Amino acid sequence: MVAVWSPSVWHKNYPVAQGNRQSPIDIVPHQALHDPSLGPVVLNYDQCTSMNITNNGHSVVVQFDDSDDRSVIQGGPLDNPYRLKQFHFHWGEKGCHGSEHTVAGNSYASELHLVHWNAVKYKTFGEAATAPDGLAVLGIFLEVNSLLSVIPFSILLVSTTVNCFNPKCLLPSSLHYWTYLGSLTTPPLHESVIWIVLREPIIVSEKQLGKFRMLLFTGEEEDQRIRMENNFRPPQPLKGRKVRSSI
Ligand code: SG4
Ligand code: ZN
Repeated sequence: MVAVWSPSVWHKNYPVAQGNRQSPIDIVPHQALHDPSLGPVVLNYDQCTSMNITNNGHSVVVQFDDSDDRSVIQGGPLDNPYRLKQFHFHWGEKGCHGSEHTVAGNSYASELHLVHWNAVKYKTFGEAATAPDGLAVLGIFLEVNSLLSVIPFSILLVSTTVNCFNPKCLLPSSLHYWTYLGSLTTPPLHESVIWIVLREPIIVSEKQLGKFRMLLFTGEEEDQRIRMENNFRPPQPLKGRKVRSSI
């Protein structure tokens, strides 16, 4: 069994792939609606709630203990706090492609997704993942700069337990954002995500991105190996949706 990443055929098994609020999208800054009623997003990632890091075959995922409200996102377009469940990355084989969202048609090298769920309205992550206001995903672009870096990426190479990884170290200095209603970007593509995409990217080195490209889609023991790269879905039609901007 070889893992194949083919977003163009997802609609055969998941008709919602052609639905009305699919993600990602191309964000056109001058078409975004400046909404003064949108407050700042507030991230409370103060406690050590990280659990483990795994290569799930499609991405590198860092999971968190989401049994209480120790790590939450609130404010912005959200009516109540959403609990941090996990974060993962999307990236490409070349420096300039890899993000899922694009800005005025331009891609970044990679995109980080911090996935949160509405534990006020829903009992489990699974229940929230199928509800229209169930999930809030914070998207952060990664831009490559061969001289600079801000992320301790070496920890992402192995499946392991981490005692204390505070995702706050992954945030840019400004939390200005775009927001719109969308979906998961991988099957089952549920239309359950309030997207919050930060405008300012974080900076990584080419070497750090190279470590992602070394990860494999398939297990070590399998004969045929496919490199885990290009694990991003291209932008989907807006279908009349409005992107709102926090400033
Ligand atoms: C990636 O495949 C992650 O590895 C998945 O995480 C994630 O699924 C999926 O992307 C979709 O999330 O923010 N890109 S996205 O819309 O978060 C979920 C796991 O499978 C449900 C743990
Ligand atoms: Zn994602």
